[in-house]
Amino acid sequence: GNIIFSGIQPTGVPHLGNYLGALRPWVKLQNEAEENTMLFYSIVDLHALTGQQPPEILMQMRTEMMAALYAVGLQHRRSTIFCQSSVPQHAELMWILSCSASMGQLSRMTQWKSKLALPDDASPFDTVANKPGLRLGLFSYPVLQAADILLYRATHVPVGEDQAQHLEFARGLAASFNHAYQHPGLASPPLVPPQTILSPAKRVMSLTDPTKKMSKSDADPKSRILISDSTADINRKINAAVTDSIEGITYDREARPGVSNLIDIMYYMDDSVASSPQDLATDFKDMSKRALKAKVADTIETHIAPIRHRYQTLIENEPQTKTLLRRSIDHTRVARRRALRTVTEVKSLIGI
Ligand code: AQP
Repeated sequence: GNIIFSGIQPTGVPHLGNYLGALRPWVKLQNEAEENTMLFYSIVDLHALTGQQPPEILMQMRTEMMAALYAVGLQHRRSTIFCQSSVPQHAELMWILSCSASMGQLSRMTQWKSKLALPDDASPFDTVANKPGLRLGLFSYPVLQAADILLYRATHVPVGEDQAQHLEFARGLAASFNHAYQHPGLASPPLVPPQTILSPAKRVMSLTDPTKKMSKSDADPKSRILISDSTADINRKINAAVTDSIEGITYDREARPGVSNLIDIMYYMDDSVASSPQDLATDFKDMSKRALKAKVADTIETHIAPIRHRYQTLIENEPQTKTLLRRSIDHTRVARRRALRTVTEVKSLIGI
């Protein structure tokens, strides 16, 4: 059967980018999965440490993320939902993979550069290496991510476009490990190079700067809509979204990133309204931006309202949150068992 793995950092309540790019596809995969498909969804708190937040904030954000995952529709009967840090094998396999990971390849990854606001072609080997913000953990983030995926022998990994480069890297690490440690006695290669499942809404952009992706760590809260936002918050943020001064509505992500982002959000929230974002823009061609924004805000509200309600209920109700955390202990056992099997095999192959 297929094995699905994906992760999300506990760095804040998920926004529309996380929802459309990852969480909604996770739920869809869960609901459409065949009986023998296994689904692993991880709150990747070891990754979140690269943000160096205060401990009590990290603790709170893990609980919030757990509530958010259930609020969007993941179910404990079907999906294994667990915290990365409670399965020690993630860090263990990461070290093993680090020993063969190429610095050159890591230096081409765009994520650490965008977190440090550096150009995509910046190299860590010249001036960048002296930048105080470039920590080893941020630089080697993709190696930990590869370990996350390879531990569970995932066949498919659903992510947004920003993670596609990291998955390519994970496939490369798996292939070179398999090549280096071939063993005639093994029925299948020790590591499984995973396939990327890219969501249709692959890159939701910031509302305040539509040339950047919507992100939890953007300093401006108006740049994103959270799944916990109230109706008033949604209206306010969409109204303030940066667009342009061109008359009418057209879809062109290069020339009109702000307007196109709003069209994308509306279309991917509810793709029954048109057959493509372009078609939706054609339907709205004579509309004012004010009217477009009202429609977009309405569509978001319709889809977010039940999620917000479930999220608030889980967060405000302590016994319910405790139940979630208890379930996560059972799920941790399931994850650990599988992770331990992979690491034991990998260790014997490499001679330790
Ligand atoms: N703007 C986005 N559009 C589409 N998909 C997105 N994802 C994130 N932003 C967008 C997808 O969400 C999943 C979980 O992401 P993450 O928590 O690992 O962190 P991230 O990718 O770094 O996203 P953020 O929101 O910008 O978090 P911070 O600021 O904490 O780093 C991934 O599948 C990602 O593709």
